[in-house]
Amino acid sequence: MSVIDGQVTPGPGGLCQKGWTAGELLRHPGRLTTPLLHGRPVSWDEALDFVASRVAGYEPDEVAVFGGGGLTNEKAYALGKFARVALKTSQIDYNGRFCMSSAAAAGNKAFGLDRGLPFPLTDLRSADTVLLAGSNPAETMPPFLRHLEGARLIVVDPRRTPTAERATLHLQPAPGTDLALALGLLHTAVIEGVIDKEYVTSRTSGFDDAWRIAAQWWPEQTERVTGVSAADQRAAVHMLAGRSYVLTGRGSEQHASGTDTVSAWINLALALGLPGRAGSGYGCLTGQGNGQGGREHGQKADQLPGYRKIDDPAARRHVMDVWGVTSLPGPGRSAYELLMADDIRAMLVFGSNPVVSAPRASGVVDRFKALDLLVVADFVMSETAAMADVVFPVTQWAEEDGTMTNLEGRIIRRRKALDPPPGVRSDLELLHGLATRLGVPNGFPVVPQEVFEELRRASAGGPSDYSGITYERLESEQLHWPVPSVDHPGTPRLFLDRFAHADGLARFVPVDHRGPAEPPDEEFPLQATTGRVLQHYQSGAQTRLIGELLAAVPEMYVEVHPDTATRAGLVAGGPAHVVSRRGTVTAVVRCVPSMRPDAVFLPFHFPGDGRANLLTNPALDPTSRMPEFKVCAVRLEPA
Ligand SMILES: Nc1nc2c(c(=O)[nH]1)N[C@H]1C(S)=C(S)[C@@H](COP(=O)(O)OP(=O)(O)OC[C@H]3O[C@@H](n4cnc5c(=O)[nH]c(N)nc54)[C@H](O)[C@@H]3O)O[C@H]1N2
Ligand SMILES: Nc1nc2c(c(=O)[nH]1)N[C@H]1C(S)=C(S)[C@@H](COP(=O)(O)OP(=O)(O)OC[C@H]3O[C@@H](n4cnc5c(=O)[nH]c(N)nc54)[C@H](O)[C@@H]3O)O[C@H]1N2
Ligand SMILES: [Mo]
Repeated sequence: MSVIDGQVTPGPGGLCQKGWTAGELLRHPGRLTTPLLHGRPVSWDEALDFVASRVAGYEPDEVAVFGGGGLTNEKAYALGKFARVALKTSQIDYNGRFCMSSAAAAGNKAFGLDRGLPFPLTDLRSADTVLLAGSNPAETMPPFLRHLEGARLIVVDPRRTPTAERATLHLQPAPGTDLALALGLLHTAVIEGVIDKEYVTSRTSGFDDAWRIAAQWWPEQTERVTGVSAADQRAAVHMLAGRSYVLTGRGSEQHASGTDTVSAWINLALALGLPGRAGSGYGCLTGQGNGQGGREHGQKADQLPGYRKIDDPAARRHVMDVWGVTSLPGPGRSAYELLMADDIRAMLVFGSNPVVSAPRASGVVDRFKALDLLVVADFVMSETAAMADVVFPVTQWAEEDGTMTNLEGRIIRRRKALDPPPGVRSDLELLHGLATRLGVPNGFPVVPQEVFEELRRASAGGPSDYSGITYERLESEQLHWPVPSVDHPGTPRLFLDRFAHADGLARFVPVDHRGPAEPPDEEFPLQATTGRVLQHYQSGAQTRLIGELLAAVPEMYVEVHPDTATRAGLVAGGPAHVVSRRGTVTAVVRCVPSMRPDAVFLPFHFPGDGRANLLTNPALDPTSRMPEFKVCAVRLEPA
């Protein structure tokens, strides 16, 4: 399920389509309804006792927690608190690290605050031009498209996606070269005289340092590196001068230089005078159902609730007071580093399927095999749950109350509509059961509203301040954080007067292009990029169970330019091996004439030897620690 535009749409990525009936999963035969201990059905008490007694035998930092951006705010908050208070471990992170962390890091650097869209979605309707960098909402957020109907679209994507088909201008850079393209566009904007000098002077700092680098990216140099013509670069900057928005998605972010890439897009937006003004702006498009809220309340290794920093002494004091504890662990490791850490002996996974979705997945599988204890809470038997020592069957969206925060920072109520099947309990009940057995009987309520009341206090005074939000207010009001008091109307538009840095200015961040961590060479001459298709959601754990969706896209495929296929001895519809330094994927060949001949595309929704992540390069961004899902070097072979 997903929350887009205030409508809670059952279905993957907000896709509320024939073929996906969320109800089908609620009562699907694949639904888990009993705890499993080494594959054997057991009672909740037996499973809880087993996990608690095992976990208690380790040093706190030998036990890790891995969360998910699909969890409600209440569950994400409870999970962060559970790790730090009941397990006393610093070792918690979540799949959002794979998702929007580069945009979050770049947003914090530029604006001093990270909220996906610092303006309401509906503002996009008045735009003249919207640039979408590395985002394919026609497949990943169909309901969002209606906000773009009035605007000219510039789509930056190495593939000619259904979104690119709708664009006035499609820029088709080589994967991993957005940073160069954004630098080139800044250069061209300056040369063409379309930058907003008054805004740059009055509302920003650091332009000169950013320009010193962009000055090197004249149009021909940019064309040579990206493949985007100088004429298209000029056309793009002229289209953007005006009431425009620059929006980034995973295509720009999931790189070892993802933070710098987003910074380069933000620099362009700042030079054009877009952010913090009515009718224009910069934003990052969110991913999972609670992608925004999931990154605010403490399941991230470096965070405490309210988007506070875990290494900030004042933030720690505030949260310790709310939690009634006198010590707190410090920051832990990022998602991939945590999954791969050989000093971790037990791991608890809530809301993620890393066997399919983590980079260099074979390494993650090896690590999971080496753990003493793998515990998974899920409602279906995901590939990760199938490896677990203990599996807890938990409730789904329609069976629980809670809140989610959408991409525009608006808090939305999720209402329980159904009782869960017998044997199923909520994640909150699971955390309560474990905490109690670990000697912390208080502080882990099972009623979502009680958790939310505590979250309000824990977030009070933080960047994402929910203290003025109540379940009652959410019945009738549209509340965008921060909402610092119960009589505060919320903050739909941020930055109109000032940015969140102490001096009120937005910052240009000087960044330069460095290219993919693994450039193509003779042995691996092609660049593979990965992403999503309309019919499947994420690791596919849920959508592969739905007959109609599986029938529409039943098996792993690779999109290849016909000439590239021919050169590799492949035929359309036939099997291929896609080989990287880390592994081999078996996939059906789809010949796509609009593909760049130097690139191939693989969806990441399939298991087994169809896992795109057998190929991917786990090179991490130095700031966000996000892996380079979007480009690695491969070759094609007949299978
Ligand atoms: N149907 C469906 N919808 C979903 C999801 C799903 O799994 N299925 N997942 C949800 C989640 S969690 C997320 S995060 C969002 C993601 O939503 P998107 O960001 O729209 O999804 P992706 O397909 O990962 O990537 C977008 C595009 O980036 C392009 N790309 C690849 N490499 C590059 C590059 O180097 N530069 C640029 N500019 N583009 C590049 C790809 O070709 C792809 O078309 O979707 C959400 N919605
Ligand atoms: N190659 C490649 N890899 C990628 C990406 C890419 O573009 N390319 N994208 C990355 C991105 S953006 C993301 S977000 C990740 C997503 O990948 P994953 O983190 O694996 O996400 P899901 O497949 O949604 O897995 C969520 C699991 O949790 C379960 N679940 C759902 N809701 C709940 C809940 O409330 N409680 C509990 N306990 N379980 C729940 C679901 O049934 C499912 O099994 O993949 C990343 N991996
Ligand atoms: Mo995501």
